[in-house]
Amino acid sequence: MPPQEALTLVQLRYSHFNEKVRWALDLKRVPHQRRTLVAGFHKPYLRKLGCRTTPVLLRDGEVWERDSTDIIAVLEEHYPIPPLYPAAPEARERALALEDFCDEEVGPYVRQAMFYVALPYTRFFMDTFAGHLNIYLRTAVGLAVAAGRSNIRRGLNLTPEAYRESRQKLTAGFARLERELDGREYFVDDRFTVADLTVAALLSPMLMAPEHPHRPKQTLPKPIRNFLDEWNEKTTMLDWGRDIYRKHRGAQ
Ligand SMILES: N[C@@H](CCC(=O)N[C@@H](CS)C(=O)NCC(=O)O)C(=O)O
Repeated sequence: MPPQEALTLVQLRYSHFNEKVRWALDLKRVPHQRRTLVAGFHKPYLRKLGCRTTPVLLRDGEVWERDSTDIIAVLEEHYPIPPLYPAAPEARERALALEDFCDEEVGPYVRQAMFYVALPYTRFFMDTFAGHLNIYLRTAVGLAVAAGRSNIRRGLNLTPEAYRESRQKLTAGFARLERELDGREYFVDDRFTVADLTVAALLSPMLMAPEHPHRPKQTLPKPIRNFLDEWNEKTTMLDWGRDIYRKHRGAQ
């Protein structure tokens, strides 16, 4: 029986770990509200909750669960339909292992590489992270990004060496995913599971899928477009991800 309490997702708009949880909530049609924090100004609010990162799921204003994987586990328990976990233990283990692999070995490097390439483009940041705000607040965020660029660079370790490492991680991550998928439509059990949801959501900043609820609406700056074109050439996983979005990211 689903809980009757009021649920709130504390989120950052464009973040792919948040997209992972939004997708699960939407798919399971879980009634909830969203509290959107602005990246860069999010820390004090999270600190008050005793958390460091988003997503966080609140129940009646208290932290119910944090971390995308744990949030999906609690949703799966309380809102089992449609199931995201395979029923058979072996298949479930494989799906959860893939979720874990993407959380650790793919998601952080997608973020790091994208930030490295996109950081010079203030408007891109305003639209992706502050697109829900009015023009005045959006401009204030834009100015803060422009003024705080070197802090952001330091905070997220956006050095050329870290960028090189993230590209190596992405090459290895995509190779493993391609091997695991082996040309099939889905990773486990021939149906959509938490493995497919996680891979597609964590690749979402590189997909620009029309079904993404917060996809940037502006024309992408050329270096970002070039970066995406390059990876679209290198791996089949981005086409696969867009396909999964088209087939499974309808409800919002
Ligand atoms: N393992 C965590 C990772 C979450 C995470 O990295 N969240 C980022 C956004 S993509 C965040 O909130 N960062 C804020 C910060 O580091 O200050 C999860 O799965 O939820």
